[in-house]
Amino acid sequence: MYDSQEINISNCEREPIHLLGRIQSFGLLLCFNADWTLTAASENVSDFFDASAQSLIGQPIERLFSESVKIKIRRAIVGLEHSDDSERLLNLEVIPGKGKMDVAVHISGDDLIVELEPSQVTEKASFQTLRRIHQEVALAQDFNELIARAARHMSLITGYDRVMVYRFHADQSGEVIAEQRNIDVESYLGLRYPASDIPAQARALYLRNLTRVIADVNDPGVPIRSGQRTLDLSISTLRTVSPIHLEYLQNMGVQATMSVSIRIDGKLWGLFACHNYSPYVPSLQQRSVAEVYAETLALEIRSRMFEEERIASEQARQLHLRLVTSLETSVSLFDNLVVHAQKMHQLIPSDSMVLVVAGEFHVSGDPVSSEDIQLLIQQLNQSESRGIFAVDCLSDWLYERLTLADRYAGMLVVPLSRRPRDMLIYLRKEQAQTVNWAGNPEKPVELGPNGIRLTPRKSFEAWKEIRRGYSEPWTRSELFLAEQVKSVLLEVIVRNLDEYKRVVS
Ligand code: BLA
Repeated sequence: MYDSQEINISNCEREPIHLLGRIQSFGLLLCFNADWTLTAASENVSDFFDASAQSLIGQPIERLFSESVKIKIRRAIVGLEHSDDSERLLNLEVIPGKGKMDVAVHISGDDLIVELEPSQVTEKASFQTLRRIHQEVALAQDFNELIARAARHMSLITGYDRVMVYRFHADQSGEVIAEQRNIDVESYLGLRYPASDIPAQARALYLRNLTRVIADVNDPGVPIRSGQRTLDLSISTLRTVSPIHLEYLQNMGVQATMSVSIRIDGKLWGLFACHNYSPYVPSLQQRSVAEVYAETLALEIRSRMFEEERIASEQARQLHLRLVTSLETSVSLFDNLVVHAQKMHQLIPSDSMVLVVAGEFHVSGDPVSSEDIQLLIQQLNQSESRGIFAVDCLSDWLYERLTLADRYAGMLVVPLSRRPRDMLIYLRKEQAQTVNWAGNPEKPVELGPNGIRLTPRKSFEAWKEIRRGYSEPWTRSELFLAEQVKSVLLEVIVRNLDEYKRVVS
């Protein structure tokens, strides 16, 4: 057993969040073995069965449920193809006289776990809604519109006060890239948070279990009676969450949340983060529809990622056409290329681009001083690497020569010849300088035991601290585009030479 006292904000990636031994009090949990004997139960079963959890443990399932409910549960398990699946049975009369219940069933190791919660009638998450919003997804013109719609759709399905699309970056830090606010609260759009805000074990769990709901951050939860062992609640729908995270939400003034994972190609691409400013839990049906929505959105995002690469190739093709058709043999290669410098710069998001050919250079975008360019050229001429070369922390690469790294943090080099080098140098500023806190100054809040660190503003500052000296990393598709630009320019250089030869001979 781990000691919960040992977990604090410096080591919270070690907290076994699937083994907390409690569920939230809006439902109840029962655990059976292969013989259909009750082996564990949440203490609040006594509210439903007029007997304590302790006295029910060891009893056969028939003591709790009718034969027809047992059959439904048995059929539900047969439908579970993967160990991380959970089957849902909605609106069932499970316990006579206790109203309709929604049931989630899954298998965890040797345990059959049955979770129950009172049914809620919801119109919002009907299949008609789902069909209508799927049509809207397909019509989104571009990626930004797609995710803005996605935030609105998730808000329609679930009814939260605020819904955000939170995207992970390569270093596992995250960014709020879309937001739907239904009440007057400050915006978190565009803000960045360090990887530690959603620690590694939580990210791993969120790949397996797509939704987690926190109905009320002040709910102490209900212990599970399970003898000596602690149940693995990875796939549970009722699991209580880490107290560190609850403190974070309390500091944010949030009372209830849900998050829904967005998985692409087996990786956690991002998640929907939903907030409510009063206790709230959407129905199991809404949560299930939200999962289906997130899975289809993931497919749409994936196909648009391929589309981005296709567009990049198309842009490179157009650059090729422009360059080839405008080649003039009467002027130098530098002069031939300089007219297209702005287009080449626009292809890859960056603050400045320097074209260097035969000792001459030209800057597109934000100005770069000649001393800085000379320093870069000198340094690059000494470097051994021949291909596309990208860094997102210039000071690491330049060692002690920090003057330039004060102004730029990221560099992508497209070499066009060996030494002395002709090349394109794309430069990016430090990321922390380009992202700024958008909202109002933080309102005073009563802080929990771990203090101010667990607030969005401090979290954002922690991220800025970590990213000091780093630029936005160069993405796979930008590096792909850089390769395309390189081959276009190499071809133009060869043609240019051929033309010269033809004119001269
Ligand atoms: C979990 N942290 C989470 C979750 C989110 C965030 C979305 C998933 C649980 C949920 O749905 O509420 C983070 N939520 C955010 C962020 C925003 C947001 C960044 O709305 C931005 C707007 N958290 C910390 C620190 C630690 C920490 C410093 O900030 C520990 C060092 C821990 N966060 C933490 C843990 C979990 C978590 C342990 C897992 C909770 C669980 O599933 O049990």
